[in-house]
Amino acid sequence: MEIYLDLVSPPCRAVYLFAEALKIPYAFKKVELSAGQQYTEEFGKLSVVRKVPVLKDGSFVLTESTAILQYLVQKCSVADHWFPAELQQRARVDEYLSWQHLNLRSHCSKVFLLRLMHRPLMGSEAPKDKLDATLEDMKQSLDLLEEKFLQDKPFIVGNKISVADLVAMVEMMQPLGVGVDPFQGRPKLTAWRDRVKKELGVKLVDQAHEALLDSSGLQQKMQNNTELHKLKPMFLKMCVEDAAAAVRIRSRTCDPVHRKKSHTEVPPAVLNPSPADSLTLLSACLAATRSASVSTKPASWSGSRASGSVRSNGA
Ligand SMILES: N[C@@H](CCC(=O)N[C@@H](CS)C(=O)NCC(=O)O)C(=O)O
Repeated sequence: MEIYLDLVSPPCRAVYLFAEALKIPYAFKKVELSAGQQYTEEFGKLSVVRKVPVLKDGSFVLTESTAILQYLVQKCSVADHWFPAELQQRARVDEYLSWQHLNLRSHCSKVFLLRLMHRPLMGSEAPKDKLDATLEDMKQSLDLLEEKFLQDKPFIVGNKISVADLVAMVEMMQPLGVGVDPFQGRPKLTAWRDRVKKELGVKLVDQAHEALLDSSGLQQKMQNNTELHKLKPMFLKMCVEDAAAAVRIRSRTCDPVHRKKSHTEVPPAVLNPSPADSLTLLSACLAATRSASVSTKPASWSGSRASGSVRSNGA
C-alpha cells in the first residue's frame, strides 16, 4: 500500500499519524505541494483531483482523507474506538467529519494560506479586513468544536479517542505554522490537544508537525520557489470564489428593488463565473462587493454568518 503525502497538509498529517501510530505498513510517497508536484503528469495519472492525500492499494486508488481513514480502519481491523461500530457513537464521528470540511478545516486553512501565500503570490500582505474576517470565522468554528462537539468530554465521542479527534487536532495546528495560535485562551482545547497527542505519541505528533512549524523554512520555500506560479490558480480560485459568493449572498438577500439595482451593477461574469482571466474577475468581484455593500444593504439585513462572509471579501 502506498500513501501520497505532504506533511504541511493537515489531511495528510491525519492519515500519516493514523498509519504511523497504528503501525500500519505502507510506503510513504512524498508529493511536495510547494514545488507544485501535484500538477505533474505522473501525479495526474494517479489522481485527477491533484490533491493529497492519496492512497493506492494495488490498483485501487482512493482520495479524500476521511475516506482513506475509514478504509484503513476497516482494512487493518484497528481498535473499535477509532471509528466505533455502535450506531450513535459512529454517528458522532460521522457528524464531526461531515462538519469539519466547510468549517474548522476551511477556516484554519484559509488563515494559513492568506498569511503564507498572499505576499509571494500577490505582492502584498492579505488585506486586513479579509484576514480579520477569516480569523473570526475560525473563532466561531473553534467555539463550536468546544461547545458542541467536545463539551466536557475527554474526546469528541466520549472517553476514548476517535478519528474525529485526530482530524480536528491536525487542522487546529495549521495556523500555528503562520504564527496564529488557535489554542490561546482556550484551556479546554489545549488540554484536549495534549490528550490527543498522548494517545498518538507525543514524539510522533511533534515530528509530523516539524515542517509546518518551521515557519522561516516555510516562508523561505515560498520565496525561493520557482514553481510558485503553479499555485496561483488554486490561490486565486479561493479568493475569486469567496468574492463571487459574497456577491451572490448579497443579491439573494436584497429586496426586489435593490436586487434589480444590484444586478445592474454586478458584472455578468461575476454572477455566472467562468473565469477567463482570474485577476480581472477577482477585481470585478471585489469592486462589485464594495458597491453592493453601499447600495443594496436592505433594512432587514441580518445573520452574522452571512455578514461574516461578505465582510471577509470586502477587501
Ligand atoms: N478534502 C480533501 C482535501 C485535500 C486537500 O485540500 N489537499 C490539499 C493540501 S491540504 C492539496 O493537496 N492541495 C493542492 C492544490 O490544491 O493544488 C481531503 O480531506 O483529503
